[in-house]
Amino acid sequence: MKEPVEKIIPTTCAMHCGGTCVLRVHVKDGVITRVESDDGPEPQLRACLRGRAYRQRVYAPDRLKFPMKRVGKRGEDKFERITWDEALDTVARQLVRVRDTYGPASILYLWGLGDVCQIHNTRQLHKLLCHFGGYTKHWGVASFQGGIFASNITYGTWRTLHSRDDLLNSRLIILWAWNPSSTITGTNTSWYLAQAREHGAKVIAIDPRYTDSAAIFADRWIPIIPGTDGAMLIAMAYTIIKENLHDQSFLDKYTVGFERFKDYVLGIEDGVAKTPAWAQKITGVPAAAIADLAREYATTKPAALMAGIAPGRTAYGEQYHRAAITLAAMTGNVGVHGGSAAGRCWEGGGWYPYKMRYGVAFRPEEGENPVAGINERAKADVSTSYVPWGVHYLHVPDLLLTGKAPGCETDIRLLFILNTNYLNQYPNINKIKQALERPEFIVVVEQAMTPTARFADIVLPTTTFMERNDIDFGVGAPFYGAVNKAIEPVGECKSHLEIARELATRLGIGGFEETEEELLRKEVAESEIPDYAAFREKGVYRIELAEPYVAFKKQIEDPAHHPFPTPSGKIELYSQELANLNDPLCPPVAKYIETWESRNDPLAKKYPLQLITSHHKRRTHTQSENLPWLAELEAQALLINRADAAARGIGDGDMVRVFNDRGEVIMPARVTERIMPGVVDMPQGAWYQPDKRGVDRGGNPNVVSRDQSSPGGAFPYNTGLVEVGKSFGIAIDKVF
Ligand SMILES: Nc1nc2c(c(=O)[nH]1)N[C@H]1C(S)=C(S)[C@@H](COP(=O)(O)OP(=O)(O)OC[C@H]3O[C@@H](n4cnc5c(=O)[nH]c(N)nc54)[C@H](O)[C@@H]3O)O[C@H]1N2
Ligand SMILES: Nc1nc2c(c(=O)[nH]1)N[C@H]1C(S)=C(S)[C@@H](COP(=O)(O)OP(=O)(O)OC[C@H]3O[C@@H](n4cnc5c(=O)[nH]c(N)nc54)[C@H](O)[C@@H]3O)O[C@H]1N2
Ligand SMILES: [Mo]
Repeated sequence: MKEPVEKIIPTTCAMHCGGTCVLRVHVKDGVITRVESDDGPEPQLRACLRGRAYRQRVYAPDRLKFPMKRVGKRGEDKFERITWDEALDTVARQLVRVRDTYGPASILYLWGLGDVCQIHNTRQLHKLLCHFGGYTKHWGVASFQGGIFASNITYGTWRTLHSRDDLLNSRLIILWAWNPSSTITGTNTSWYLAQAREHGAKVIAIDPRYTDSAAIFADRWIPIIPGTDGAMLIAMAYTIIKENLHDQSFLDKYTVGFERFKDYVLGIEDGVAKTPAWAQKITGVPAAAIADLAREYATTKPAALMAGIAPGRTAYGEQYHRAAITLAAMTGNVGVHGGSAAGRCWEGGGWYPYKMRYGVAFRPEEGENPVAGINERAKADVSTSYVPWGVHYLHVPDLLLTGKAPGCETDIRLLFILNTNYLNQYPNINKIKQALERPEFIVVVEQAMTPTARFADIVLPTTTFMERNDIDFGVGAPFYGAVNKAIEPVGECKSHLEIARELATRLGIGGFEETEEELLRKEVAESEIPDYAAFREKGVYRIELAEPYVAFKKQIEDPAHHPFPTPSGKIELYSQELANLNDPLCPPVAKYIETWESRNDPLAKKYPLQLITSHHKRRTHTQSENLPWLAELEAQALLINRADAAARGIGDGDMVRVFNDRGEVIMPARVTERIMPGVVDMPQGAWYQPDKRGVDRGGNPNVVSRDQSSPGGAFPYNTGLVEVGKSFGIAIDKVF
C-alpha cells in the first residue's frame, strides 16, 4: 500500500486574541497530524501555544459534529441528534412564526467574534435577518467600549494605534495594564517590546499583578488599586502642570479645552487639588512614585503610554481612557514616532487603514435592518449620540426578563446566538440563566457544546477556521493572512455561509448564491493584494511600509489640511457634546469618579476583596479551555496575596469559596506575591460548571460580576467586591 502523502497547508490562526499568526498545518489522509508555525523570512509571524495546539481543538471530544435538538428541560443538557433538514426546517419555521406573530423586533441576534474572519463571521446571518424583516440589535464591545467612547469623543475616531515596530522609536514605554506576553494583542508585540528594550527603552508596568510582561520587560512595577487609574493619571497631570513640563505649544495648536481640565486638576473647579498625595490615598501608589513617573513621562521624548483596556473595563472606565489621552496630548506624544496617542493599546483588525473593509463591520449593501426604525423611538432615552440604538449587551438579561432596557423596549421571543459563549462571558450568570428561560426559542451555532449551547433548543454545528477558506488581518503590523482550508468539515459541520444559504432557501430569500471563492475574490479585489492565487498559496501578503505607521501623523504634520474628525477639528480635552449631557458621571473633561463596589463602599465590610478578571494565556476567552495540552500548563486558580490568604487560613492549592450576593464559585487558590493585597484575580473564560446547589466549580468570574453598564457603555468586569474563604469540601458544603 502506498504511504499517504503529507501535505503542509499554510494558514492563519483566527482566534480572537489579536494574533493572526502563521500556522503550517500538516495533513495526512485528510487528518491534521501536527501544527507548526512560521519558518519563513523575518519577521516571522510565529504562533503561541494556543495556535500550535489547535489540532486538539478540531478533534476535541466535545466538538459538535451533528445538529442537535433539546429533549430535556432547557439548560439541562439533554440533546438528541437530528438531521440538518429537521434542524433548519425548525429554525426557519420558528423565525417565521415569531416574526409574523410578534414582529421582527422580537428576534434578538446575539453575536460575538470567535474565529474572526472576513466571510465566515457574523455578517451572513445579519444579512439574512435584514432581508427577513430585521431584528433587535445589541451594542457595546465588552473588550473596550470605554476606550471606543473616549477615543471617539476626544479624537473623533477610535483608530489610534501605531504599528508595533514603532515601539523601537520609544525611549520610555509605559505598560499601563498591558500584558502582551500573555494576551498577544497583535502578532510579535512581545518581540518588538524585547527589541525596544535592547534599544535602551525604559519600561514601566502599572498593574495590580506582577504579570509575565512586567517580569520580562519592566524596569519597574507599580501596583495600583483596581479602578483608580484615572486618579493616578490626573495626579500625574497635576505634577506636570505645576512643574511646567507640559507642551503648551502642542496644546495650543492641536487641542481644545486644556484650561478647563487644568481648572479641575488644580482644584479651581471643585476646591480639591488633585495632587499626588490626593491620589496616593485613592490608588495606593506612593505620591513620590506618581510624581516621579509624571516627570519621567513628560521629559523623556518620545514616550509611549500604552493604555491597556482592562482599566477601561471598570465602572466609569471611560474616564481612565480620557485621562490617558489627555496626558499624551499634554506631553506632545500624539502623532509622533515613538509616541502613542494612548487611545487603547489594542484595536483588533480595524486598526490600520486597510483597503479591504474589516469583515466584522456590517455593510450597507448587505441590507438595512428595518427594526432600527422601530427602536429609534427608544433612542431618545439613551444618554449620548455615541450610544447607538438597541440593547446594551449588559442589559440583555433585563430585556429578556422585563421587555425593557435602557434604549430598547421589546419582548424577545427568539434568540439567535452565534460566535459567543454568551452565558459564560457576560456578567451575572445566575441572572442570565433566568433570562434564558424566557424566549420561546433559542438557536445556537457553535463548534463545541458550551455552557451557552446547553441552553439552546436547536444547536447547529459549525466549522473551525481549519475547515474553510477565509482572510484575516494583521494587528500591529499591516498584512493579510490567508485562512486556507486544511481539512473537510468535521462530522456534518457547516460553515456560516452554508447555514445562511440553506436558511435563505427555506425562507424564500435571495442574495446568497455567491460561493466562498467568489466572495473571497471580491474581498481581495478591493484590497492591496495583487494576486489572489499567489496570496492563497503563500499564505501571507505583507504591506511594506517605508516607516512604522503612526496614527494622527498627518493631523500633526499638516493640521491645516488634516483636522481631527471632531466637531472642533482638534483633540477635544473638553467636549461640548459631553457638556451638553449635563451628566456628572460623564463629564466634559477627564475626571476621576470613584467606582461602585470600591474599597470605600460600605459593602466592603462584608466583601472586602476587589476582584479582577484577567485574560488567560492558555485560552482565548472560553475557546480552547477544554484542551488537555493547554490545561496541563496552568490550572485555573484564584490569585490571592499571601497576606490575604494567611488572614483567612488559606494555603496554596487549597479549595476556596469566592462569593458575594450574586453567586458563589469554588476553586483552587494560588497564593502568591504576584498580586497586591486586597485584590484577587479570577481569570476570565473558564467554563461555568454549576453543581447541584448552583455553585460554580469551573472558576467563572461572571458568577459574581455585576451587570451594570457605565454611562459611556464600558463593561465593569474589573469592578466588584467578593469575599474568599476556605472551602471544606463536599461534607461541609452540604451544610451551607
Ligand atoms: N469576567 C470577565 N468576562 C469577560 C471578560 C473579562 O475581562 N472578564 N472579557 C470580555 C471580552 S474582552 C470579550 S471579547 C468577551 C468574549 O466573549 P465571547 O466572544 O462570548 O467568548 P469566546 O469564548 O471567544 O466565545 C466564542 C464562541 O464562539 C465559538 N466559535 C468560534 N469560532 C466560531 C465560528 O466560526 N462560528 C461560530 N458559530 N462559533 C464560533 C467558540 O467555540 C466559542 O464558544 O468576553 C468578555 N467576558
Ligand atoms: N491569551 C489570550 N489573549 C487574549 C485574550 C484571551 O482571552 N487570551 N483575549 C483577547 C481579547 S478579546 C481582549 S479584549 C484582550 C484583553 O486584553 P487586556 O484587557 O489587556 O487583558 P487583561 O488580562 O484582562 O488585562 C491586562 C492587565 O490589566 C490588569 N488590570 C485589571 N484591572 C486593572 C485596573 O483596574 N487597573 C490596572 N492598572 N490594571 C488592571 C490585569 O491584572 C492584567 O494584567 O486580550 C486579547 N488577547
Ligand atoms: Mo475582548
